[in-house]
Amino acid sequence: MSAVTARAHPNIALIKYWGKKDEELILPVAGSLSLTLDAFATTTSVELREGLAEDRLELDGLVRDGEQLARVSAFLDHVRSLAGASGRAVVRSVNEAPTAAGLASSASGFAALAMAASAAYGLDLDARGLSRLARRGSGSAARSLVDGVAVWHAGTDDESSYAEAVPAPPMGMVIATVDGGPKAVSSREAMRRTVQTSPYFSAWVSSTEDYLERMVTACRAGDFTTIGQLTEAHALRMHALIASTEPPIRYLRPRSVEVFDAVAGLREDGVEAWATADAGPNVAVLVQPQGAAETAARLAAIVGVDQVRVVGAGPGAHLLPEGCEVPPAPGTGTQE
Ligand code: 2P0
Repeated sequence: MSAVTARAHPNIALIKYWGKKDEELILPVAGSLSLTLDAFATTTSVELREGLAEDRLELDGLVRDGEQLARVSAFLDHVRSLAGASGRAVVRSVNEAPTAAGLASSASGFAALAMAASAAYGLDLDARGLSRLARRGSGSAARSLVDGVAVWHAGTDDESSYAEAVPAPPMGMVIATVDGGPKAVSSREAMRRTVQTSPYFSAWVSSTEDYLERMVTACRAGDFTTIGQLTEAHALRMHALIASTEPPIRYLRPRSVEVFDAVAGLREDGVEAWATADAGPNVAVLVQPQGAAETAARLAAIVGVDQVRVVGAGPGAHLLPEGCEVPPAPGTGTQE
């Protein structure tokens, strides 16, 4: 059988997902809201192949085993159980994000895999079903099925936890990558530690619910200033929460904090820019299209900021036309 190929982009949360109430089903403790980007895509093909004893994973041009293969194979087992199928697959996946920049994302990875694997195994899923499926691979992947701004409803069970589009004003991001060395603790592990040890956890859940409601209202109203204020405040709340774990975890580096300060300076000069950061040192700055160039120039001037990239709102995960293949992995020349 020929391969089915899909493409997906990462998303950056404006209201963050941090903490699960069900680790098996990946149900979050609260809803979240994100912007799907138009850069750093993942392209993934799934090919069912007769006679394979186990699934095969080629990621960025290299055959993978161990934990990476186990996670993809467990996801395919779920797809096979939904499809009533048993055949194994060859999965090829390439990330366009510069690997050293820490932007390669499980969201784009599992969104593309959900799209390609469900088609390869003949599942006929609607948008909600695809988002629910991607969620089983990685929570944030549920949001990368959606164009532009997505709200992920926390839900109470597998059926009710999915993402859908929210109307929003035009916006983009300026991503500043900061050299932070390797990630100390994976976000999956750090979330678990937060749920188990932070004394502030219940306040985080209620404040996230409150912020999400206000954020959805601001998006629908096209109120960019409120969207920005909520974005930056919620990111800082998440990092404060993470710092309150035992033992503590801190993802932001001194340079990351400098970027937050530079963004505050941009606002004083009349540019509407608001900072956020995920489980790492890089900072994503939310801007209106007219503020992107000045923001990028200001951040590029900070010593220790490695790279600045302007990105826009992007499409949700989608299948590519038959015959489209996974591109060569960046930096590997040709591959096969
Ligand atoms: C988010 N992050 O909302 C938050 C903010 C990182 C910081 O979702 O365990 O890789 O696979 O469900 O989706 C990263 O967590 O975690 C994440 P799993 P995921 O984007």
